[in-house]
Amino acid sequence: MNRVRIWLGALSIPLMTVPLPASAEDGYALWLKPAASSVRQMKANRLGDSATLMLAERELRHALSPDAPPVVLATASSPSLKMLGLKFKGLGDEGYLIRSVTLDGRKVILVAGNSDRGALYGAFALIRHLNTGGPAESIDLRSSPKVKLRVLNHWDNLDGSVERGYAGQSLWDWWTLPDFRDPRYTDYARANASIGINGTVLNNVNAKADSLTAPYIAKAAALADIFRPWGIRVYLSVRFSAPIELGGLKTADPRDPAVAAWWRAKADEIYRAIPDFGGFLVKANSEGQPGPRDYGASHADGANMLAAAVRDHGGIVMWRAFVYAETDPEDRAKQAYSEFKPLDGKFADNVLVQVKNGAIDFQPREPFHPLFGAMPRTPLMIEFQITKEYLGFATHLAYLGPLFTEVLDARTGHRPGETVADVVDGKAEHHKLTGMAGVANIGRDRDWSGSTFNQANWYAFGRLAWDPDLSAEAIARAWAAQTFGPDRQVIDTVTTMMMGSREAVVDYTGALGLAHLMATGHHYGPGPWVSELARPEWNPVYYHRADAAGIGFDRTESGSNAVGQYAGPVARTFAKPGTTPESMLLWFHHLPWTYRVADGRSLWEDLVAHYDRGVAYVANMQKQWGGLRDKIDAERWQKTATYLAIQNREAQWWRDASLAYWMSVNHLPLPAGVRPPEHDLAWYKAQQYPHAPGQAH
Ligand code: BDP
Repeated sequence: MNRVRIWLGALSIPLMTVPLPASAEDGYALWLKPAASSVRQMKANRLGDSATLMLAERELRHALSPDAPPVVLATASSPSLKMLGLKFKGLGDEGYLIRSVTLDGRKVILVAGNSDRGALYGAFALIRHLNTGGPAESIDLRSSPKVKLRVLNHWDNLDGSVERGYAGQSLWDWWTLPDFRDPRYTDYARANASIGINGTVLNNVNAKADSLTAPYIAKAAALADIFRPWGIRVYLSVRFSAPIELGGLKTADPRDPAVAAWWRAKADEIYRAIPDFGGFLVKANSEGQPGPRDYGASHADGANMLAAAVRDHGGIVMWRAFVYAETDPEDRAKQAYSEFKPLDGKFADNVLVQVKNGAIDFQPREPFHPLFGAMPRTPLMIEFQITKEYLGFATHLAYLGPLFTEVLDARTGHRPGETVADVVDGKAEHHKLTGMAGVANIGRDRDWSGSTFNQANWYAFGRLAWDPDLSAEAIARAWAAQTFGPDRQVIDTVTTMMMGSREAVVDYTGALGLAHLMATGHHYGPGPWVSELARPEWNPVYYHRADAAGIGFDRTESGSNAVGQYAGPVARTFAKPGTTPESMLLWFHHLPWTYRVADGRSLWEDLVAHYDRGVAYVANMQKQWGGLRDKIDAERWQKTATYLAIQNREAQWWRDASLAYWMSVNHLPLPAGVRPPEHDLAWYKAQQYPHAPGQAH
């Protein structure tokens, strides 16, 4: 066994404190559970003196076993590295290399980057490498992020609530900021840095103008100060009409010079408080939010006006493409493409258009958004939802790695072999400005994300934002090892449970490409019968179109022709039921209940089988988890076991309520041997959950 020694020298900046969790078993430590918590006396040998490098050093002290080889942290400019002839070219300003080298006659592990941030990422990568069973000898790793902006989107409101948050109140205590700097803010930054996240949008996309007032800028600045040494920049969601609400202007028309001047002055004010402020995120003309369309101006006009305000400061604008209008009778799945595709090439060079992974809205499964690949002259930032608004809130175990990679790996059809990941990481069009956003699942709950397994989704998002080509399974294994320790049986079982868990949610909530079947408002539980809401596209019946004869949304030429928004080979695949992957069948096609799926079963029989498969998967996860009882600490084991029991009950509820409804529409019997729903349809319709968490207000 080897021993950790980290050499540091006369440090010009005092060591910052990284508070250790009060208990290692309540989930607070996330995947960073230190293998050894005591800080040992170490020999000092300075190869850098920045606050960030010192944080990296502390991480290594906390995490590595006393028997690991000595580690040296450095930046490329360090003269001692000259003679090693290492290749720092190509690492960029955030990449790292980790090498077993001989330095001043000693065998050490060198962790280095072009910048101290690179070294910090390297330190976390070394910890991951060793804690996931990587050898301590002959290490030779190098990596740099493929995506430039790796950003969490907090849908946190100024009153402390979190829209679609299921992990308690907002982490940001706006009321006591900027005075009280909760140590948890540091722990948050540390966790993000450990997986490569380098930006955070602090407030809800349904933004209040107040977040741009001087007191709130000061609060955001306090957070930015805490996050900075961890390589994390702060961004704000802005309300497009703020010049009216805060500035007293009569208009927010982006073409009005007074409006542009107001935003410029506002940006200058922000940058005085936060010199490295990242920029703005904007939800405009979407679900009631104000925007440039209110004045007959385009989304590009709006984005470019804001982009001009932050440009000289090095800021960017993330402009969301999540738009649909009740006044537009067009298939909702088509509206964003129709609005944004013609704007390709019209955006300023510091604008990214932020596109949700699918064309509708974070459903358990959607085909990739047709904008990917269709706007070659515009950097497209992909937006995933880490919080599980549509996948069982905090209680259901649903590992989203496979959802993320399914989209990233999808072929766009625009060029041979081109994937969504190629578009997102800039490979396709050589964009330098690239980004991935994840709607955070973080709150004040002690375990941050509402459950231990939800932490895996935060982790997976970060790892994939760094490298969209990683496999969901490799990430799950690494997370399991870092979270629960090295026991092989635990890692194997947990990984197996995780890998099929999202598909199980698809199965018990509505497989075969069905979507948007949930109850209204809070989106908790089934509501496929809902048909009376004012906007057509808010009703589940709009999406599934089930009647006595068949089910599904015809998006082919004979229907809305959303298929036509996809490129060549992909469009051709989706155009016919026979070539459409079964998992997307009813997204693109309206088919008779008697339609024969690949294995010869009728569509109805197949759908029923999916519901049962989903429920059975959850029961099996309970069994698998039960087998780990002696291997996992009691607190995390028990909470997970209880949540799995909730998931089992709710999976059956989804199944039963859905089957009761489909049978009321198609009047078909259940296939032989299939258990009938526990209650009649009226019972399911009568279930009300007015106080379900996370609701928009
Ligand atoms: C929907 C959520 C809503 C968000 C919206 C968005 O239900 O709360 O405001 O997405 O992304 O899925 O803007």
